Amino acid sequence: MIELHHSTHSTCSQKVRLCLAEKGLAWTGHHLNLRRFDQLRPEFLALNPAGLVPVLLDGGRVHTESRLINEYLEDAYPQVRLTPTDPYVRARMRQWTRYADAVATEAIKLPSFAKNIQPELQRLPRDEVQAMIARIPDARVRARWHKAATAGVTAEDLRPALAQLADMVERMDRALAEGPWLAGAGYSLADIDIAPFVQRLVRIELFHLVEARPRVADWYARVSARPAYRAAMPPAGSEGSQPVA
Ligand SMILES: N[C@@H](CCC(=O)N[C@@H](CS)C(=O)NCC(=O)O)C(=O)O
Repeated sequence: MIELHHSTHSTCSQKVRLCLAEKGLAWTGHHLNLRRFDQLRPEFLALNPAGLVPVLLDGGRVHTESRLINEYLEDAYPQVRLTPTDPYVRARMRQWTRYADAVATEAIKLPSFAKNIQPELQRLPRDEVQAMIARIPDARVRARWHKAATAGVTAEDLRPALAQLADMVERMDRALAEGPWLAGAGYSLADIDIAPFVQRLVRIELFHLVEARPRVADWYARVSARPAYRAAMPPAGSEGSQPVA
């Protein structure tokens, strides 16, 4: 049995849900409300001491890190292939999955916090919030929550992240000049691991970055028309209408 500990609006969880949906795998979900700090509950920390979603269990065995989870699913459930067979194209795919993991995941966080989390966080009782934030295991994650809960994310704070996200879209544009999908001819884990970040750009009103690159806008239209995307990704507007999800 596959179980996924995840959060609806977490881009890392979305990567894994997309992969599961493309492969047509059945899974049982355990939803965490990150804005209420479910990720700090002892039972979740026992699965991932970093206090981060997603966590996938398969036959009771624990997997963390969304990129590695998708690679595991690809190895364990090869019936639907999401990895190119050609070694060069496969290496290109891995450039993208690594980029999503190392760059896009961090870059999207501050703009997402500013738009989706900060307004609600600042309305919660300050002492309670600070006590929860003090328990966050990772210093960088802790600092981000602290900033959002206190002074708030400023335009100056956002500048480096926005530059990285604009660069991501430019990289995508260059890759898509060579083929319909990020790694070339076939839809792959490259597209899956990047799609949540592009959706987030759209949802936090940074769509102009995508609109300015017709090849990327066309890629996003094709990705978001896939049945798996509709099954795995939250509907438009749900970030605001679901303030504690
Ligand atoms: N490299 C990790 C990053 C996981 C991560 O940052 N997860 C976020 C959601 S996208 C999280 O759990 N945040 C909890 C928090 O900020 O306290 C992965 O790809 O799985």
